[in-house]
Amino acid sequence: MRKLSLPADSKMLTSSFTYGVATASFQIEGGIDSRLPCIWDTFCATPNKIVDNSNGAIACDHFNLWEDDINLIESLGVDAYRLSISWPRVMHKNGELNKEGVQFYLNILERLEQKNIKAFVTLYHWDLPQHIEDNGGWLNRETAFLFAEYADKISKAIGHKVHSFATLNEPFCSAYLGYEIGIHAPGKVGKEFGKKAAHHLLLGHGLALQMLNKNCPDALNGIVLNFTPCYSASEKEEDIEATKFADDYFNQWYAKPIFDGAYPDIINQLPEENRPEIFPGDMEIISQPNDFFGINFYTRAIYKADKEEHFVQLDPPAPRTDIGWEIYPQALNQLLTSLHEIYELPPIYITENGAAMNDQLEDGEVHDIDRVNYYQQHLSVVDNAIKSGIKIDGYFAWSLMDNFEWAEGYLKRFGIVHVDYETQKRTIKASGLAYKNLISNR
Ligand code: GCO
Repeated sequence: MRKLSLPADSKMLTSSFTYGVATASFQIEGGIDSRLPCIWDTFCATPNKIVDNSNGAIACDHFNLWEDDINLIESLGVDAYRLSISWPRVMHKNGELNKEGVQFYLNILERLEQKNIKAFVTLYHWDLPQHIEDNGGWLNRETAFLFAEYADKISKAIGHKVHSFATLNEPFCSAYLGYEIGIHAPGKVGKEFGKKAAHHLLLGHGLALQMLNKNCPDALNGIVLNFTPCYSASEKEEDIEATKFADDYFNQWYAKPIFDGAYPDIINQLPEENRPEIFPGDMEIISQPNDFFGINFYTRAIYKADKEEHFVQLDPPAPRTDIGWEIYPQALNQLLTSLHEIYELPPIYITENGAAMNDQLEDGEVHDIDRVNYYQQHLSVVDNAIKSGIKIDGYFAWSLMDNFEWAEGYLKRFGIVHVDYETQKRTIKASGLAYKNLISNR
């Protein structure tokens, strides 16, 4: 069996380091009849948006199988489980809590507590209630305040069982993929939308964080951002500048407001109509201190200059995962080092890292050695970063199990556990066994 290993002196082998697995509500739950519709239900029902024309109606049927799934999580020996709450499951249209929806999560959280597994709860992993989208969604400033109301109510109801709250997961994806290029729900397209949605998401983060800190001062409260580090295609001045622009546009646009209270300077280069509307006091709300900083990392991107668009991204070189993303662990090192240099950061958790691979289930086993190698390379980078003085307190594998991979439907498998979507049978892959082995041998 291919193993995962770390040097004997690694801090990641001490009990103060947290290992976990991660999922998100829409990607695994199903159980859509007992909640309000969300933007992903609508997006999935729109022709040609999801590669395999699938939807989240059943997904991994976690809504019904959650007890088995928690047993599975326990069997992996992890310290923590990162899940997300479905906003449309726990809130009624009138702004009151949906008691049954809340109970679904309370049952999960209580079971995790019994098993001594820490709950890392994300409040928004992209499943905006459709009725809020019908009022403009994240393009409407009001949505930030609705998000804070939801954060207030849900944290009062479940906060006593939660180790850590993240407000948002990857606001870049919600804003850019969802409102600028339209490949994610709600599928809006326009350069004038992306940064406006981003600002309202970030404002929502700040307002929600105030609620979390008021209601759950003992929880680790923060945010999860994704980063795709930007590399220049050449040493040419113009390519280096274009790459810097891309980094500011995609990555620093989300980190800098949170840690420095300002958008990157490129805001002044954007046409007026593409800029967000910033009210006095917004940046102070957005830049309140976080107890932790969640980083999701998968790959890097290479850019060169372009006359019309500032920058253009090149096709990723090999080696690539099954979703076409380059395997380039050095970029995680570069990312952690540079963030540590640029910003004053709270403790970091790697809240997602993993790979889609072309898995084969053979005789009841999945020999995903390519995924084990991916994890080995990235865990080693995290270990070295800690040794260089960067405070990283935890690592979560994305994902606990194969699930609905957004616009890719069920075709791309990110799990360390295989899911047979016909039978809902779960099978721990070689990567899951290796992860378990690493954790249990600490
Ligand atoms: C993400 C996502 C996950 C994806 C994963 C692979 O936060 O990007 O949280 O939902 O499934 O990243 O694309």
